[in-house]
Amino acid sequence: MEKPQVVMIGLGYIGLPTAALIAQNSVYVHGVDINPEVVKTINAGKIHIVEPELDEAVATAVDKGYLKADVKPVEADTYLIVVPTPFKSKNEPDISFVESATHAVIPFLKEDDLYIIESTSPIGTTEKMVDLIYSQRPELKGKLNIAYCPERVLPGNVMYELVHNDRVIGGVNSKSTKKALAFYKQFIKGNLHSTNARTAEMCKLVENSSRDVQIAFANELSLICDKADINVWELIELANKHPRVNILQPGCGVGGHCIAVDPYFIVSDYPMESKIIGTAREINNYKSFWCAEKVQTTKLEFELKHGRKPSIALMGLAFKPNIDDLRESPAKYIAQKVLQNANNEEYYIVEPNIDSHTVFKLTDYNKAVGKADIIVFLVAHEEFKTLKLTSNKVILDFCGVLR
Ligand code: SAJ
Repeated sequence: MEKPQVVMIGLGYIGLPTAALIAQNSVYVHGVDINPEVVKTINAGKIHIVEPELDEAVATAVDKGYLKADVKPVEADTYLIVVPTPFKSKNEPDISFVESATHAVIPFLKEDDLYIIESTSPIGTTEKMVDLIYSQRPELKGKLNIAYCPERVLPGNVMYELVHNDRVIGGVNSKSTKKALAFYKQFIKGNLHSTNARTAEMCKLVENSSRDVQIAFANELSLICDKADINVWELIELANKHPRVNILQPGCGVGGHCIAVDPYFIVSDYPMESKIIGTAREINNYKSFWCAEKVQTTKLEFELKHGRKPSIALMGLAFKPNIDDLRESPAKYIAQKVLQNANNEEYYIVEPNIDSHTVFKLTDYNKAVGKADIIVFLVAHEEFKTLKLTSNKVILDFCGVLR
């Protein structure tokens, strides 16, 4: 391999597709991951995550010699930090992966290099990394280009959105912003918007918080409508006929690794000010708990009415429709909670997007619907929309799949 131009630290859900995209443009990329298995898989031209079109992109990039994976960085001109930012304790972000990735590249930095953080980060993280870098390499002070540039791709459509979405690019000074912009311009067709690093950091957090708040509004309506005996789906459809109203859909909670997580990055640093953002998180979490309670009361009502235990189908485990991803899934949480309260009822767990699960015994969706007395729709998967349901079934549709 030629001398790499780009070092990509972190070869996960975002880092690997980004590395592959850069390599597709005939730029030599040295990808780094702490997991030797991941490194081995990628160097064999294979991938360790599920994402459409990524397998081919990686296979070609490795085959042509533009992408190579390793457990350690090497010298390059551009360094991208795309590592996870998890929680320390429940609601406090942990930037130690960003810090250790930065420590790993510090020895290789030279004048005029470009260092970019893409990881979702609390406000001020980029400035902290500036201090860290220059404390270790004081001779480079002011001579590096440092920027924050978040991604905003939707899992399942990453390879398309990486190229076509607009990007926000925030440098620590205008020279850094310009240099980062020129870098992304080589691979991205979407518009590139310049700002400073703090605004770019906040922008990422705000995008996902905004969606969380809007979903919380829909979920709150669903709780009110349940008490008021109003069909929430019909209500929202009608309200959305107003030219300036656009209410999102209620569901069984908010899952995934982004929308249910990023708002805490704001709340933990600004607890007094972020009232709506914090409350939205509580509402969306509460909605999952409420769904599990609703199954419990429906089950008891059935038993009182029919004098026997019901059989129950739980439809869907993924964190959103038509994917196989169960990470931070409210449907999975509800299924777990319902099974914890099981009392000799028969359960059918359904997830058409996966073949098997280590904890849940899965049943085919047609069979489950045929057998169950109570059918609980947790995720609005396509398969469920055309099911024939007989009138003797008790239906709990938490995701509006039947509307
Ligand atoms: N959901 C609802 N009601 C709705 C829409 C979604 O309950 O009306 C639920 C879904 O069921 C799911 C959760 O919200 O549990 C999140 O799903 P999503 O499709 O809204 O978003 P993610 O988590 O797959 O991806 C988001 C995207 N952000 C926004 O749309 C603002 C994506 O663009 C980001 O790149 C990604 O987070 C990220 O990595 O931050």
